[in-house]
Amino acid sequence: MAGAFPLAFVLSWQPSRFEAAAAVAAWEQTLERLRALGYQGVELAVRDPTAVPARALRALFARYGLEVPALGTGQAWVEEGLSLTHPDPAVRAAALHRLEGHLELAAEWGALVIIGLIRGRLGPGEDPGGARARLAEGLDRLARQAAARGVRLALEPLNRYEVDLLHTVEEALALIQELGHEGIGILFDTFHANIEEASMEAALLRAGPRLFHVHLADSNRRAPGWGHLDFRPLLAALRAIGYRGWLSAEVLPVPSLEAAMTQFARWARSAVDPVPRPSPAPS
Ligand code: LER
Ligand code: MN
Repeated sequence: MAGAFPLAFVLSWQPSRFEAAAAVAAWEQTLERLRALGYQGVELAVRDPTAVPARALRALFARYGLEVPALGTGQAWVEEGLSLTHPDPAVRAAALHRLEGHLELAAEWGALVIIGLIRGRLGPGEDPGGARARLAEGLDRLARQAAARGVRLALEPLNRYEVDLLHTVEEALALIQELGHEGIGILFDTFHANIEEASMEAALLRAGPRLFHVHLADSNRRAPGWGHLDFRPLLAALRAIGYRGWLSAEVLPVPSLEAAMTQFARWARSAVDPVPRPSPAPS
């Protein structure tokens, strides 16, 4: 653990073009490695929850003492174009229907549901205000369904090269406040925040108790310690706001998944030292 924070690693149930969630071929071996490395959880990226053998998979995770703190949903956009902001109401309805499936799975597993890439992109010449209004409408509906199931939603600010709306914590918080649902909070991803936030620490302090989840990756989206981010002030900010949630590694599986899993666990152990020891990045 880095301080008091439980550690998770983001993995994908199915292969996807989204590269920072590795698709696993040998689940038992991978879970055994995570357990041995000291992880407490697996964050699962799920394109279609109806294709997941929910009970069997949860039992498998439990066998290795691993929880599922969060479900990723972005593959439904990346692979199928489902989007909460799409001008076509049929596409938005399909996105909401898909996310209802994620809510069901999350309720069973005690996970929160991530709203990241599933907000989609603007088409050429499309009005951002209209897209934001459609996003707000979808989120409002989803938040009611989530509350009925006791599930929380984590709205993730993402960088400008991946989405057109909500790049910063401030922008995401403004929408959350407008919606007025207790069950929607912020997912802070250091990879995106490094691109978009003027100060990552200030953004975390601003999120405060609304911070529900954290994705950790270094500046180059490799495991922490293999880029040039200084995580010490970020961990200090997390402690300052009393964050009690997970640190989830959403990193590129390079030079291999095994190496990335090992590096994150090693980094997390050293991050509690006053002077973290740098570990050389393999090429
Ligand atoms: C996308 O870059 C990302 O960070 C994911 O967590 C979004 O669903
Ligand atoms: Mn992320």
